[in-house]
Amino acid sequence: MYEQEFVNSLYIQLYRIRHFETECIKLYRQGLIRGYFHPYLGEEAIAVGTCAALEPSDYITSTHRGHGHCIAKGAELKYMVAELLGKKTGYCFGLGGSMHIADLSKGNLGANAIVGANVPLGVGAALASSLIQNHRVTAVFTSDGGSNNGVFAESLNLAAIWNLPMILVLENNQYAVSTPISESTRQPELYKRGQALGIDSMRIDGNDVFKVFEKIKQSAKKCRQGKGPVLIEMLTYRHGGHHVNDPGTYMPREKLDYFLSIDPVKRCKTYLLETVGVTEQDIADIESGIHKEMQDAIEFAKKSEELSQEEFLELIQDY
Ligand SMILES: Cc1ncc(C[n+]2csc(CCOP(=O)(O)OP(=O)(O)O)c2C)c(N)n1
Ligand SMILES: [Mg+2]
Repeated sequence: MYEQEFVNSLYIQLYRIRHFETECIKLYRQGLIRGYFHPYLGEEAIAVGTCAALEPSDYITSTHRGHGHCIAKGAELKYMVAELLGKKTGYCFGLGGSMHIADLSKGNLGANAIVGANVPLGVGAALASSLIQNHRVTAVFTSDGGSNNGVFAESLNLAAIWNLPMILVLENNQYAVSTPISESTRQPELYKRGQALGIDSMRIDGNDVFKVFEKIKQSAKKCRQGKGPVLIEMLTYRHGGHHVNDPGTYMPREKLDYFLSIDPVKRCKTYLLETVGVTEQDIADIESGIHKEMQDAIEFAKKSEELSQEEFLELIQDY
C-alpha cells in the first residue's frame, strides 16, 4: 500500500488537471480562448504518474494536448490560464497559447503544435545531459499520431545508439483526430517500434497512475545508469473528441463507456477511500481547495492585460 501523503499528492494533481480542463473548456465556449483546445480529459494519469516519478530538475517536452503535462511538471494554474487567455502574465507572455507553453524553471522545455516535433527536441536535451553528465532524464511525451511522423524513428534511433537518458512516453489514445490507429498502422502495438530499434519497450495501462509511476521510476533509474532510452506505450482514451468543438461521434459508445469506467481520477479516488482509508470529507476538502485555486487563477487571468504593441516589439528584441 502507498502512503497517504503520496496518494494525496497524486490525487491533487489528477484532480487539478481535470478541473483545470473542465473550467477552461467553459472559458473557451465563452469565446475567451482563441484557436484550438485539445482537452487532456481521461489521460491525466500519464502526466501525473510520469512527473511524480521524475526529479524536479528533470526535463519534459510536450505536445498539442499538453496542459496536463505542464501542470504535472509544476506549472501554476494562474499563469496557465493567463497564457490560454493570451495575457502578458502567462507563461509565454500570452504569445504561445494553449499549444506552446514552456516553463524552463520547472524543466518544461515546451509544448509543440507540430505533431512529433518535440521528440527530436527531447533527444537534444537528453544528449546535452549525457554530454555534460548532469544526471537529468528527459521524458518526451508523444502520441500514436506522433509515432507515425518520420522524425519519431530517426530520433529514437539516435537516442538508442547514444544510450541517451530519455523516456519516450507514448500516449496511445487510439486516435489521431478521427483516424483510429487501425487505419494508420498495421501494427497497433506501438511499443514494438521501440523494440525494432533495440530499445527496452513495453505497453502499460495508461489509466493507472500507480503503474505509470512505477514504470517511469524504474526507467528513470535505468537512464541515470546510462542504460537509456526506454519507450513506454501507455494505453488510454480521450473522454471526448479531438478538440473542444469535435463531438467525437466516431468514437464507439461501448469503448468510451469502458474507458470511463476505468477513469484515472475516479480510480485514484477509490484507492484513497478504500485502501488508504481517507474520508469523503477529506476528498471534498482537497477538491474545494482546487476549485478556489482555479477561481483565483481565472480572476487573475481575466484582470491581466495583453502585451501592448510596444511591449511586444521590445520583447522580441531579445530573440
Ligand atoms: C506534423 C503535423 N501534422 C498534422 C498536424 C495536424 N494535427 C494536429 S493534432 C493531429 C492529430 C494528433 O493525433 P495524435 O498524435 O495521436 O495525438 P492526440 O491528439 O491523439 O493526443 C493532427 C493530425 C500537426 N499539428 N502536425
Ligand atoms: Mg492519439
